[in-house]
Amino acid sequence: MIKFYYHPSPNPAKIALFLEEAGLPYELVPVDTRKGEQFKPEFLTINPNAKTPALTDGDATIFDSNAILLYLAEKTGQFLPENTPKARGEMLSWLMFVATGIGPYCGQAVHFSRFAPEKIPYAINRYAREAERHWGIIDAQLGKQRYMLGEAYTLIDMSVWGWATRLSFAVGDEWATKFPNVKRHLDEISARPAAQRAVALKDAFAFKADFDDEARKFLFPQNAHLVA
Ligand SMILES: N[C@@H](CCC(=O)N[C@@H](CS)C(=O)NCC(=O)O)C(=O)O
Repeated sequence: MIKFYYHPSPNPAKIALFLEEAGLPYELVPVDTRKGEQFKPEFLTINPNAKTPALTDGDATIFDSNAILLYLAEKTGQFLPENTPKARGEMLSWLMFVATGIGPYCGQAVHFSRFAPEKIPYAINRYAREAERHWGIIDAQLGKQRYMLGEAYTLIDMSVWGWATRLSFAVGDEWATKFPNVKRHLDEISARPAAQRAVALKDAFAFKADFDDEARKFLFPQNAHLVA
């Protein structure tokens, strides 16, 4: 049985969507990152990077959301493009683009605009503009075709969906006007029954909601090194 290590946040959301779309049986294992559960020794043997999502499947252990999506797609043979070097190369390009562009820039945009102890205009501007630039590229792709790789729904659409659900948080309330094709894609995927089941997982456990000093300590441990 697959064990899916989960917190209700954008990267685990991609995996929840895939598992629900594929109808794979899985056990949901909560990792309450605001309580520091990502640093428990037993979790670090599964994800040494101390983040969610992670997954075990028999003797296989996989971490990092985009790697997990590829693992599940290859395991099931579902939500993949055609098996040609060209189609696979294009799929990997977009998967890496989401992994190295969308995720990190959205994450840092949220961090510097909302959570950093100082408001640093240079950092706020840099990450907000870079997050927007990356979403502009996704929007242009979705302006040409229904889904990220063409007319078929694939793992790349699931990968994009994870952070698209938090776009107002990452790039502000006007995101839907700036990125109408992303909005159309988000709305279509969010209406799928599998997406609704994936979103409902957040209610399966009472995750800590307070963003208090304890949560900040666990989510931003590097701040302990800041000189006052
Ligand atoms: N590159 C990783 C990033 C994972 C990540 O940042 N996960 C967040 C939730 S979206 C997390 O676990 N944060 C808790 C922490 O940073 O301690 C992936 O795509 O899975």
